[in-house]
Amino acid sequence: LALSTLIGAALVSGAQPASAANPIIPDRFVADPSAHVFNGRVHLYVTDDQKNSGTYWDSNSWRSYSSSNLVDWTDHGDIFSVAGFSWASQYAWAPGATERNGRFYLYLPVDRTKIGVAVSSSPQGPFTDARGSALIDKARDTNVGDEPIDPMIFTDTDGSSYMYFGTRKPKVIRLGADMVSTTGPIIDLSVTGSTQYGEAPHLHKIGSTYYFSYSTGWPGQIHYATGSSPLGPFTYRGVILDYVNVSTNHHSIFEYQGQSYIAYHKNARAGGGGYKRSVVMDRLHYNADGTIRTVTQTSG
Ligand code: FUB
Repeated sequence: LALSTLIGAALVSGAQPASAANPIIPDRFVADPSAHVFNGRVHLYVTDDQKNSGTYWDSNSWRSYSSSNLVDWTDHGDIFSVAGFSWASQYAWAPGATERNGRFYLYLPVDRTKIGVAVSSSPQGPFTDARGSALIDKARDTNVGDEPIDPMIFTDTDGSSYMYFGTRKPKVIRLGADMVSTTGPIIDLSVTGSTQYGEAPHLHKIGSTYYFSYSTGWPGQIHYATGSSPLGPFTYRGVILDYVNVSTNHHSIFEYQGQSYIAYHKNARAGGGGYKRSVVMDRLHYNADGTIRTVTQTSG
């Protein structure tokens, strides 16, 4: 048995959650996990790599999974596809998810040029296009950057929501209270002490500290920086996750039952590769001073 499987078994037997068995979805290639605790369960929203050609990230739908113990995952199947946006045509890339007032929102990059929003009254759908048009559109909006991809939603303790996104330059925009509109301009984020930003932005908050983390490129490490505002500026702090065995690195950080976890993807199954990725999960540890230790990767 792999060590990770044994750790997973310990979790099932009632020990404190330690780590999931990796890869956590053993029967399908999925990637770009966006992990959230909704209604007491961990929900994962992912890109469906199983459906891509194997020569590009050309899948056209997203899936979701949920679990109450990080070992047994319920497959909720296809939850939305590019065809659900009448104004989009291809490339279902990394999703972002959030909940507000009992409604669940998916922020979905398509065509490498647009981000749409889908909404549902349940975390596992069915989701429908919430606007009938793109929330962000490179052909319409200014300061979108190279590619408006990899949306991630952070809602602060004052109720304000922000959408982080972007390739090569990190961007953020405020969301309206309806979660399907934007307020104000697209803002450039700055990280003092590092210029290495590639993609996959993520924001979380511990106490009054905002942790901004992101992939540095292709291949990428996940670096993090801290600040005192969700809009930055941030100061570079270190490496959360080293290179994985595929060119893209994409993570999500969450807390569940008093423990911190990081979900990410790598090549972790037979037949896998850079376009056929698998989702894995490991523990995330903070030092007493609030800095984050580099993750010990328990697979691959
Ligand atoms: O899955 C397609 C793209 O690969 C994502 O949008 C990026 O973050 C990278 O993981």
